[in-house]
Amino acid sequence: MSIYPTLTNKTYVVMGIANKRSIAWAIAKTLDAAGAKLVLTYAAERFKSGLESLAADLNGEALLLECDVTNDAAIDTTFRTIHEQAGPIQGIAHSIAFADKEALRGEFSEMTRGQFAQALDISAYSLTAVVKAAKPYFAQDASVITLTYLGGERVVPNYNLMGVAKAALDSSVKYLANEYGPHGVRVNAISAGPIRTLSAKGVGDFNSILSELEQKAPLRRNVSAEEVASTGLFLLSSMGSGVTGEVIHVDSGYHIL
Ligand code: NDP
Ligand code: KAL
Repeated sequence: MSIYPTLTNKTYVVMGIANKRSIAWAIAKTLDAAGAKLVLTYAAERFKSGLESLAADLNGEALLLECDVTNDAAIDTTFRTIHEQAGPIQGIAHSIAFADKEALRGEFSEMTRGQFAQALDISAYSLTAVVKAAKPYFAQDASVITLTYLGGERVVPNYNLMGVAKAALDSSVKYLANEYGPHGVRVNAISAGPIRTLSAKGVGDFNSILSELEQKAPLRRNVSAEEVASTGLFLLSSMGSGVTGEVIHVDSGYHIL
C-alpha cells in the first residue's frame, strides 16, 4: 500500500499558475498525480490559452476559470461556479502575489500609498477574500495553503514592500486558522526558498540570493518547486490533519541561520 494520500474525487482549487515554472503549476501536477479533481484559476483572459496547453498534460481533466483576486464579485462567482461544477472544495492553494516593480528596488520608503495598497490587496487581502468566498462550499475537513517568503519575517534586500505584504499574509494565516478551525478548515503557509519563476525575473538581485542560500543553508543547495509542492500535498491532504496556523519553511533550512 502506498503511504501517499489518495485524493480521488476530491476537488482542489489552484490559483496562480502563470506558466510551467510557477510554484502553483508544481502544486497542480502533484495534486493531479495523487488523483485530485482540479480547478485552475487565472487572472485574466489573456492567460487562458497558455493554461489550457499546460492543463492538457494533466492526467485528469481540469476546470479552468478566470479569477482576478482584486474583484470581489469575480471571486464570489468563481467559487459559486466551482461548487456547482465540481462539488465541495477539499482544498485551495493560493499562490498569488504582486507589487509594482518600481517598489521592489531602492529605498523601502520611496514607495507610494498606491503601490502599498495594491501590493497588500493582491498579495495579502486576497487570501481572506478567497477563504470567505469559499466558506459555504468547503468540504468537512478542508485545507488551505498560501505561499510566503522569509522577507516577511526579516529584512531581505529589495524585497521591500513585498516583505510588508508577506508579514500581513503570515498574520492573516493565523487569524484565519483560528476562525475557521471550528469549521474544520485548516490554513497554513509554505515559506519557499528562492525559485526561478516569472515573478522572480528581473527583480532584485535574485542570483546572489540563490548562491548565498547554496553556500550557507544547512542543505547547501536550492529547493525546487516540486519540493514545495510535496509539502503542499502534505498540508492539503489528511496527512497534515493536525497542522494549522503554521508556516513551514521549504528552504533547505536557510531560515534558521
Ligand atoms: P509566478 O509569477 O509564476 O506566479 C505569480 C502569480 O500571481 C501569477 O500566476 C499571477 O497571475 C498571479 N497574480 C498576480 N496578480 C493577480 C491577480 N490580480 N489575480 C489573480 N492572480 C494574480 O511566481 P511564483 O510561482 O514564484 O509565485 C507564487 C507565490 O509564491 C507568490 O505568492 C510568491 O510571492 C511566492 N513565493 C515565491 C518565491 C520564489 O522564489 N519564486 C519564494 C517564496 C514565495 P498572472 O500571471 O495570470 O497575472
Ligand atoms: C528578495 C527577492 C528578490 C526579488 C525582490 C522582490 C520580489 C517580489 C515578488 C513579487 C511577487 C514580484 C512581482 O510582483 C513582479 C511584478 O512587479 C512584475 N512581474 C509580472 O507582472 C509578471 C509578468 C507576473 C506573472 O508576476 C506576478 N507576480 O503577477 C525575493 C526572491 C529571493 C524570492 C521571491 C521571488 C519571492 C516572491 O515572493 O516571489
